[in-house]
Amino acid sequence: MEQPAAGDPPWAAHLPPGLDSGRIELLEGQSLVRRWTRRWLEEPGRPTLWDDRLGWRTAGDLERSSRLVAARLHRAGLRPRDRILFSASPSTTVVGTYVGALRLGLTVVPVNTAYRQGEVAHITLDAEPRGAVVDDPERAGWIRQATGDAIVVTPEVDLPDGPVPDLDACGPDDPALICYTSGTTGTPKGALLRHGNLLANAEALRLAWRWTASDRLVLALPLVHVHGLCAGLHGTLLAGASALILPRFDVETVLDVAHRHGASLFFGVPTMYSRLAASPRVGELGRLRLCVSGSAPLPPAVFERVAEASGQRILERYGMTETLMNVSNPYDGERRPGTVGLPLPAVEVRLASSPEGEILVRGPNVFGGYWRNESATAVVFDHEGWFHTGDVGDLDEAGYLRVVGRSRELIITGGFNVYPREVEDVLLSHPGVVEAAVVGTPSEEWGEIVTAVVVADEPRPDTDDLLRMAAERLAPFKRPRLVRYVDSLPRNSMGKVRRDQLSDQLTEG
Ligand code: MLC
Ligand code: AMP
Repeated sequence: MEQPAAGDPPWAAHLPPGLDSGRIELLEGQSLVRRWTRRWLEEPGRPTLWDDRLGWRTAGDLERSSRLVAARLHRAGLRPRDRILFSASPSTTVVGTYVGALRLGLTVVPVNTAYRQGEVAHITLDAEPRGAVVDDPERAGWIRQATGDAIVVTPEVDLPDGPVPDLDACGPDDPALICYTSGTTGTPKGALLRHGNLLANAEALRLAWRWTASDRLVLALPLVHVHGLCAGLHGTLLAGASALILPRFDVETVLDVAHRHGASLFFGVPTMYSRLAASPRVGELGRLRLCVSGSAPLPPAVFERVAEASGQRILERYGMTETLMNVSNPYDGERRPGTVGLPLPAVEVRLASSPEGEILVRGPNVFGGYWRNESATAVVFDHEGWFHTGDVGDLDEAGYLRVVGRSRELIITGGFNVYPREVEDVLLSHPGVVEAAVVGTPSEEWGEIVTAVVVADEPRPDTDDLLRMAAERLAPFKRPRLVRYVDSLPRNSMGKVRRDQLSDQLTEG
């Protein structure tokens, strides 16, 4: 790695050789969609997206299909800044429709396809969408029920054609996405990301990871969270590169598709790498130019296993819905397992003195605030504009950041976030449950698993009964995998549950 010159910001270490930090313009083009469409019009024949159902779609196909979708949605009455929900399994068709919505200036609200009715209804009522793109009739019904008059369509947007409206008009401050993420209260809030946030972050990744038009990404992440959507998809389209879109992750399919189509990149959460590491085919990862891990801590043992078996040194980075990607191990230079590396271009990171070590972030990637929720926004920004992540870190002697814990009661399982309160509320609604506390307990495969500690009346409710109730109301990844009955919960002098003691007891037990 080239050493940054004296006076350069720490992120200069990420820049390609010959590019100095003073010459970086992350918002060139003003919005992602303008940069994308400019490229597509220059090189319409370039293979851009592949899926198993439709095969390859070119840049020109994507430009045309997104334009057609924008015209249909406009004719149906949707206007810039209207919200549109997206809840569909990844496909090239979904991407075309997503791009069409952004080109029209709509604000896209991604919704996890695993969510149950209550979870979908909360987001729908809060975001007040005028449209929804959904690939499942049951979910479509839930959305109709919650909104009454939203235009609900499948990803094909089977609506009458219309004249092409003004497209690609958004500037950096216009809203692009509202991504729901839970706070400590367990009630999901919408993080409002602007076009400028998306562009600045995708451009930072393009530079830092040396993403070029000849790269090809295996994209097996959901497109309803920022990892798959903003890092994977946006980065691909900004670099003029291509992506192989899989509806779900599966070791064999990822490796088969990567081989068949000459992939150069793979992005995944640690659970995916631990499954890859356990496969006899792990050596095939060595054929890729770059493998990136994020969304949860990558165990150093998994890093070492993959490095040994394939020569591939996984590049770990750190991100968040509200900030997109913040910190990354360097492409050139040392990738240190157990750390997330150095701030990405234009990102500032510092550690707070109180709570000690909390990671604070500032930069063009950081969101504008929570949708219609000024009080929640005020809690996470300080008067100097630093965003308080709720993660705790430390810096090693070379300035590499380690994420050592969380000051929030967040469980991360397989890269998905679970807020204990939401699960506790469901358990408490069972008539036999007196008290419930939900914590994450360590798991080699999932990082953490959702574990419920329950105080109940005699006779104790049947565990299957509790789990059935959780299954009706919560996405599968939020349901407790373990239920333990105890006589009482450990509490501090204020009466607050001591989660640290609970986790310790469970780990020991
Ligand atoms: C699936 N299950 C999970 C789970 N995913 N349980 C706990 N945690 C999870 N993450 C459930 C299934 O519903 C099923 O339940 C059982 O586990 C086994 O399913 P599986 O078939 O083995 O799981 P699979 O479908 O293969 O899913 C595993 C996975 C998936 C790792 C591929 O979880 C996944 O795509 N994770 C990515 C999450 C992600 O994109 N996060 C980014 C957030 S953005 P049952 O009951 O049917 O047996 C972010 C910011 C940043 O965090 O920095 O990136
Ligand atoms: P989300 O709110 O879904 O965007 O999840 C963001 C959270 O994931 C962060 O606040 C971190 O707690 C966690 N996270 C993301 N990447 C990493 C990483 N590489 N190491 C540790 N934690 C991570």
